[in-house]
Amino acid sequence: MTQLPLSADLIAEANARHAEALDEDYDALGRKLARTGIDIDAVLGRVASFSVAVPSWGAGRGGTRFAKFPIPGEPTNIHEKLEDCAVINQLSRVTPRVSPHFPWDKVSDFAALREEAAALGLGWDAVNSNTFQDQPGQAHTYANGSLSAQDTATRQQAVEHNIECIEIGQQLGSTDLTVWVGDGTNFPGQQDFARSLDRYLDAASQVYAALPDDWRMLLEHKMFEPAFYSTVISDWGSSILAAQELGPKAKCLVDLGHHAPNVNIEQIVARLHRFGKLGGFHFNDSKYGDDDLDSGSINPHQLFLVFNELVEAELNPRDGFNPSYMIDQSHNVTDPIESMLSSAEAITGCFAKALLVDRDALHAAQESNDTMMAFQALRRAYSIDVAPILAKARVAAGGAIDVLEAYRLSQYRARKAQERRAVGLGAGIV
Ligand SMILES: [Mn+2]
Repeated sequence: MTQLPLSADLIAEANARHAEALDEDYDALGRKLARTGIDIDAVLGRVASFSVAVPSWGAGRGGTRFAKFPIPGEPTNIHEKLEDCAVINQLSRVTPRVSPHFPWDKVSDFAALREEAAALGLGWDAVNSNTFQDQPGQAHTYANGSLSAQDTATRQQAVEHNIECIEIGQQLGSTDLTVWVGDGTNFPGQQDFARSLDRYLDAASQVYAALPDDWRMLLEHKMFEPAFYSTVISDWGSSILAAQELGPKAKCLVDLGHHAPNVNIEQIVARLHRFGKLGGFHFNDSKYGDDDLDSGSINPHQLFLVFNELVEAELNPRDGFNPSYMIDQSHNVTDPIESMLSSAEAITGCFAKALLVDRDALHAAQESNDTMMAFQALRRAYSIDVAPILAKARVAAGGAIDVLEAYRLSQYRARKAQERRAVGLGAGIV
């Protein structure tokens, strides 16, 4: 029995005020698309089957390395985070899975947690291990690295933690383990680049060996932070080399914020796919570095170009194209539920626009070296306002036409502020 957090009547009443306008906008867009041979209902069907996971840790105000400014009603444990994630999915109908993080989300009974999520209409996405910080009572410190640490016992501890994450994930019904290590250096000469990668590969292969048959190991690269001179899995090159070394179940995960400035991320997407190694995405946006800003808030065009490559990849699948999509951003100045509602809409919108690209026209222009018409094939799709398609998909699934309006009308956060204990101050996660 599903028990969603918000009143279905409240959503229906809010929708009723917009229904007529939505029908008009959808019909008008349908006529416009029909003139170019696109069936809007077919696009609607594709959008309705699209989904992106939300991270459990994204439900709280992340803060920065400098400070955290909690808001009243913020979740304090995995149960409250699940409830918030259920609100996001109830309104958006596009975020039906939660990506957990261990040990942050550890409970004594994972079978019960799985049922608790199911009752909220939620499933589980990739399980995230954490060997970038020490936990109370931990035997060996990660101060000098985890999977690549010089110390054998430290590496073994990191391997065992990852294997424990797989075991927890099996209980939850997940099939992906995302591995990001903070391992790296702050000084030239601090570590030998080759030997630290050798140690990483050796330890990662032990994790890989523990993967069930239907599982994948997603390697997330990051150029800097917390290490600022070098990181062990720094870029997509290191990531794909490691994934190729580990085996077919190892894939690369692209976090949009984890690249050098101005890198052509859409091209990286195409490259990883070409070699069957594109495993997943962490969506966010950035201006300067790994800023973890809301998806599509700074550079929505880049997000569209990434989805353009993903749609191309889907039409030209290699080695089981099935990337895992997740929002991964830090909410420092907004209500995390509102940010993820807004981000889910931005991400789905870019997917929808990518579906509208006239692929025949694009490919023909590319083949005949007609640069301007190739560009225009993309620009025409990018310029279309797909909001009516997204809203129709939400309404059909029980969601809200205007997600932020319905959320504010629900007074959800104010109610939670009465029920939940206050979150402490302090520095946030990075
Ligand atoms: Mn990430």
